[in-house]
Amino acid sequence: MRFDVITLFPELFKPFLESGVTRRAYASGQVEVVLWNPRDFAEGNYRRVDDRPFGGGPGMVMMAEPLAASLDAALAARGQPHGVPVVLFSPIGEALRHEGVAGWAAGEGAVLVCGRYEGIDQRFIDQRVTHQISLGDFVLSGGEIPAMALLDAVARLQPGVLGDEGSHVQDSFNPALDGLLDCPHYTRPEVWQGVSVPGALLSGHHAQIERWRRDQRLRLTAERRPDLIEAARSQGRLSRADETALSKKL
Ligand code: 9D3
Repeated sequence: MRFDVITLFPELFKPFLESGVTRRAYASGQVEVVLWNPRDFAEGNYRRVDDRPFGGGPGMVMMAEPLAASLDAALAARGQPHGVPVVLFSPIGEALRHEGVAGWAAGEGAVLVCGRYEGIDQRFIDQRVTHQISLGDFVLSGGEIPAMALLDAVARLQPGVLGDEGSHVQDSFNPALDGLLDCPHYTRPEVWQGVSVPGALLSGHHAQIERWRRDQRLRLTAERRPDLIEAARSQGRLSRADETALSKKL
């Protein structure tokens, strides 16, 4: 799949695309990422990409024309002038969740538009944007971090990216398949600053270890995300043993 990213700060993406377990997905083109800077499509000696808001008020607004020219260049380079999703990262968009990420991971890609300043000329949004996505109810300085969050989440869902245990790791983080919060993790040493690793994990009994982890996950989820317990129960994803563990802890 291919993602074209329209951003005034393409250099922010370079270290991100070259780091971590997702690097191979980008380097191999399994998740192809092409960066476009609206400044390269701006007119005049000053190559303006922003201007003052009509009606007054604080801050600057991104101009429609450099964004539209960037988008047209990206669509032409894809050889796909129609039918490509155009995503704007925006605080008024729909919050990104696993189901949304899984949808993008199964698709052909998209053009991702990163806003800066107070906002983007609404005429560009109305004419060209097909989806608006937020990272949640807090304020960032622009859409670059949300775009990287989407790319990262999509890249780690690609086959092979997480290595041998990938499918298992994916399943355990996939609310559609499991939907419980993760259990605590421990590594060496067995005792650190006087605190031991939970005995069940040292037992060597696979079934006992799995039951301990499942109980921890149920307990943590019941405490922090009772909505996820309710969803799991109503979808028949809780066993008798799960219900027993929950009834002891609630
Ligand atoms: C006073 C109005 N502000 C909205 C809260 C203006 C404004 C602030 C920051 C408009 C855009 C931005 C930049 N933010 C994003 O581009 C953004 C974002 C975010 O701030 N929070 C969560 N998700 C996202 S996705 C893009």
